[in-house]
Amino acid sequence: MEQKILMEQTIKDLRERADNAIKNSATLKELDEVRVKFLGKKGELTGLLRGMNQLSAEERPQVGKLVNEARAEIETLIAEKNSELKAAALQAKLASEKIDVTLPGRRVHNGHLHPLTLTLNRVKEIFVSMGYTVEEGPEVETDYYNFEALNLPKDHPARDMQDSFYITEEILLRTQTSPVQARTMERHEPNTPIRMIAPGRVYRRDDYDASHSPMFTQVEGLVIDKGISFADLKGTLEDFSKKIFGEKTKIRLRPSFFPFTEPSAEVDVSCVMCHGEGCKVCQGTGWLEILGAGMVHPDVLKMSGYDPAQVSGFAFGLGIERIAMLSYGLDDMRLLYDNDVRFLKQF
Ligand code: 2NL
Repeated sequence: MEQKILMEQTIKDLRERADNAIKNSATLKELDEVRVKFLGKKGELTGLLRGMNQLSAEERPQVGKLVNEARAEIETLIAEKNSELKAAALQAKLASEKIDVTLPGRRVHNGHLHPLTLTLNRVKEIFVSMGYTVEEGPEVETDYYNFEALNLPKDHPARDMQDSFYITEEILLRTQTSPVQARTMERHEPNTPIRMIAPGRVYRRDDYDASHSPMFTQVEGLVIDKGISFADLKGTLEDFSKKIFGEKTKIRLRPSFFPFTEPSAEVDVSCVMCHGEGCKVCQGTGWLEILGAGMVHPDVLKMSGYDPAQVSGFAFGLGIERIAMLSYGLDDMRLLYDNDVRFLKQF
């Protein structure tokens, strides 16, 4: 009997202490410590149950009921306090992580295409619109495709070690994109029509200054079909010049020589700056040289399997750097290779 009264008192006292401890818990960690202290395996309530063996058979369920009630109440209080503390923690987190959505965003700097690429793309677009295909080929070429197939004699200056970048005696960096044309002709059924451009990098031993570079970007064109004439060449280049430099542009052809064309011509356009008046850019002449061209040499056709008795063709070559410099009014080619962002971002 005495033991029962003592235990009832202990339970009442335990409930009060647990109640207070829960109320005073400031953090989830503290609350969990309270839970362990009262409800844990080695906690006070479990300890109380052990003291029950000293009770009589009828007292035991009565005290047991009190213990269970105490456990239930403490569990409820802990659960309530737990939600309260969690809500408070979330509030605190939200308050401390508050962001100022009115701050200006960080600017994203978008890159864009290089002026040389922009110019090359325009040239490609013009020829593709005239029905040309765009063909590519290796920058490391054999002596055969770079020189032999294009009718360059053994003693031609370009074939000198001094003028081209040789890898071995038979292999070199291409000095023009014409080997791509030779390879394309070879791939075709002999005498079938070709209308192509070959854009890409070419390499020549040269000084690096405002108007020279050991590497530049060339576009060569080739048209082969039955009855292709010099008039087709002239009309095509006039059309191209007007499209790239403006409708008022005039062209002028001067006789020239290339080993792979006969006859050959240098092609000038009326000055893009002064429109023919004469200025610093055209050195007072009113004309700018932009192209080399001509009728494909019969031996070049033969070499790649075409029959000059059945078909004829014209070809031309131009430097993209020169076109870009004239289009954008640049006076130094090195600007195109320096990759100075202050320059590049102007395009
Ligand atoms: C230049 C001038 C030229 C050609 C390139 C060519 C190609 C074949 C046959 C005949 Cl497969 N000709 N190309 C013709 C004339 C001039 O280039 O490079 N100016 C910058």
